[in-house]
Amino acid sequence: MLYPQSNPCRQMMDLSGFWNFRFDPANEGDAQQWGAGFDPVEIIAVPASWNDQFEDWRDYLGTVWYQTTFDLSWGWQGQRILVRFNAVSYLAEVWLNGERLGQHEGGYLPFVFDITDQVKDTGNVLVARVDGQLAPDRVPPGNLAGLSGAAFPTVNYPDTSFDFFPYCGIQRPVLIYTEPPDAITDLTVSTGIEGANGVVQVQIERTPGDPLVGRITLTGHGAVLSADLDLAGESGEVVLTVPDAALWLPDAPNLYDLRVELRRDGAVVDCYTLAIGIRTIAVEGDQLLLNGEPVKLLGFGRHEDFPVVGKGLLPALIIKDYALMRWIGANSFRTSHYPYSEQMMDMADRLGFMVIDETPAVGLFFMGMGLEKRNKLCQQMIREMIDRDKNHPSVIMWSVANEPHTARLEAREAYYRDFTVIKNPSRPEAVESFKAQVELVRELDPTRPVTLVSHEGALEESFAFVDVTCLNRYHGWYSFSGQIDQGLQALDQEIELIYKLYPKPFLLSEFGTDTIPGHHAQPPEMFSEEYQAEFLTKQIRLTDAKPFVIGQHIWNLCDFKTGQAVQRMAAYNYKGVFTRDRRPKLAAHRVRALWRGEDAP
Ligand code: BDP
Repeated sequence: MLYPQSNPCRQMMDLSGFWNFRFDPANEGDAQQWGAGFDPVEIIAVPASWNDQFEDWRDYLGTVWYQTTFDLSWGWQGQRILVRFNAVSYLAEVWLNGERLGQHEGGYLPFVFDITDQVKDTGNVLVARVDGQLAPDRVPPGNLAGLSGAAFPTVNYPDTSFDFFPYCGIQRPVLIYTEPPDAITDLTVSTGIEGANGVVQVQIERTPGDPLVGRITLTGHGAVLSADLDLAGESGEVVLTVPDAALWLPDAPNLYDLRVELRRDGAVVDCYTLAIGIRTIAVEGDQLLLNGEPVKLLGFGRHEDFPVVGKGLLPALIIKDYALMRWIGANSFRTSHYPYSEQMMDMADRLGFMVIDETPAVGLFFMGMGLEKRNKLCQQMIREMIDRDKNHPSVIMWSVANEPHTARLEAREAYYRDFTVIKNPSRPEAVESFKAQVELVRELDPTRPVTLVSHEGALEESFAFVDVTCLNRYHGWYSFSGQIDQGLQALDQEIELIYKLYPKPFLLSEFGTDTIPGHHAQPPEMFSEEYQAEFLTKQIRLTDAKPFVIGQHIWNLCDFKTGQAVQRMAAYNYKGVFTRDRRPKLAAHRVRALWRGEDAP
């Protein structure tokens, strides 16, 4: 999938701004045909979650209606015209000028409708009905009350199976854009290294039609390379060799411009420019290799989360979070627990951050109640995520899920007594589901490693399918509460056990403690800044010493909003090393010293 762009062959208009809006708690809109246009009650900012924009609708997760109008710019006639929603949580149904265009399920990935036949030059009315409800058969799931062993193990409101506020609405931009009649419809770039040379392989898809010719040009770092294209069918492939290639890596995120041009009768009919990075990523033995060299992932799980905008795209926050990550010495992060905005991904390419790109499959359970539908949705989301993000050099790994509830209850009991792993500890439905999902990822993208982020530890049988094992673990917090050293011992034991059963590179993908900024204690105790600093320091040192551990991702970069629960003081998760408004806690300074090799006191 190509991000819309404005260039001599293509046009794009961003519909961000103030839209008409209406809450529809009684579900009247369908019967009253609001799809054809409705009388607005409120005005809302797009993009942004709706929850924190008004005075009293924070916890409303039902149906709402969005409406805006637009005119086409001069010169758009004769083109194919499309509308793209970059992300709408959770279920969207869309109409243009009273005609239903279709619907899309899933909150964090883009969807497109061709509106060529419905669009007019002026006075277009675009309406979206958005449903933010939580349900067991959605991904991520919610409203599981009473389903033991499946839900997020707290009583929380709203009832999510995950630990972040279920913000909803049109959370990323909506774009109207053109594609010429003879269009480049997709590009897939994969890169290799041969000696000092880079190898860039480009797969080009085009709209079906008569044979076309074209040209592909790669520029940057002193290179200007081109090759002719002969697109008789719907796709073609070109391989370019870049002498003395400037490789993409965190310390030098070198990018090249890849420009593809299609011609008919000598005239350029379409063009598209994509920023690409030349790099390889692979797992070999216990190591993760970037450009053939072992790399260590230092970084965070984070969230798209900020006051007022909720999960809405906020460009300044993207810049700020990268600045904080740089300051602290991080080189990577995981898109916990859903694919992040395309702007965040572009910036990872430009700033040199390695990204574990995760699907929205957080808190999955495998006890029926819509299992078949969830499985289908997971596969759809894998397809959409890879289609969207496959060309980012920053994406070094795909994650198919975060903390799925895969273990059988009997297995958990034995495991949490003394780390005994009984035979077949996982639910067969879970193993089957992840086997299929990992196979799908490999089929769609054979070039990147795959992982699954687990809280089941050595009980996670699906670790057999992946390249890297990822563990979220809070010994010293939820278990061994108040006892950092005992927690450390348990962590040590568990990591070794996982490695014995699954001898692969291991990432400690979450570890941390809730920390109230300004709360101090000596000796350290839970919720104090000292406790977080000591906990993180010791767990970083422990994992640093293990040769098969490829890194540490602290939970979390910043404090973030959650639902209400007794474990979530003031409805926040306070595990950030920065506050929600991005100020450092004591641990931030400690981690910075550790990650920058200036050992902490
Ligand atoms: C893990 C989850 C994460 C939570 C975190 C926590 O992956 O989403 O926020 O623990 O409890 O279970 O803070």
